[in-house]
Amino acid sequence: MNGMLNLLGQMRRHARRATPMALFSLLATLTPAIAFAHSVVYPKKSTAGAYERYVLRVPNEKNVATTRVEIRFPEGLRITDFQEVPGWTLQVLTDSAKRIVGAVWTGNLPPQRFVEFAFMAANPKTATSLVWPVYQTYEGMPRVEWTGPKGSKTPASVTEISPADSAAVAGAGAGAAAPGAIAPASSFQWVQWLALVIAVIALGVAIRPKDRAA
Ligand SMILES: [Cu+2]
Repeated sequence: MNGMLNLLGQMRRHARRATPMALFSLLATLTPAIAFAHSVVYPKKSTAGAYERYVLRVPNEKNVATTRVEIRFPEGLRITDFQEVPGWTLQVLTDSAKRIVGAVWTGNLPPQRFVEFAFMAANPKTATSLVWPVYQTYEGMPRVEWTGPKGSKTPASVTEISPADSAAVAGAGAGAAAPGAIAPASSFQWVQWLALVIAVIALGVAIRPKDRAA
């Protein structure tokens, strides 16, 4: 807290310099919101062993049509069936054991639209992270590969699968569920909020007319 007061004191002393700084903090705060325009599979959290309805949401972020969307399903997930999407043709990809390993939809998604592809799946029986590689093809352009790590330009969507009954697991003393896995996300949000608060205060300091010595 002392550090923050100190920082505010410095901002007050250099009000001019505080403006670009505040804008920078604001931008840094708003950037994660822009990331929501990525291709994402919802829900982002589910439960081990559950029968879940997943939805792949694909936005068109360019000025030409998206014509093809491919997804690869994470291992341990058992896909059962797909929702019919008007205007889109579905090709189901299977391996030699007839397990469904992916899906390809072909159709036409104009700019400024998004399309949603839903499918039903039986979750893995144990806690894990499901990573969803998605390949989005735009007309006459190299495909966009949503396969990168979190925070990258084209990250793969991830769904966290938690143990079927966390309370029971904790009671049984089986500590394998690593509750710490959730911590980085929430502490990141905390940092975002702090950045927003600092940015707003700094803007106020910067905009306030200078006190004239009477
Ligand atoms: Cu995006």
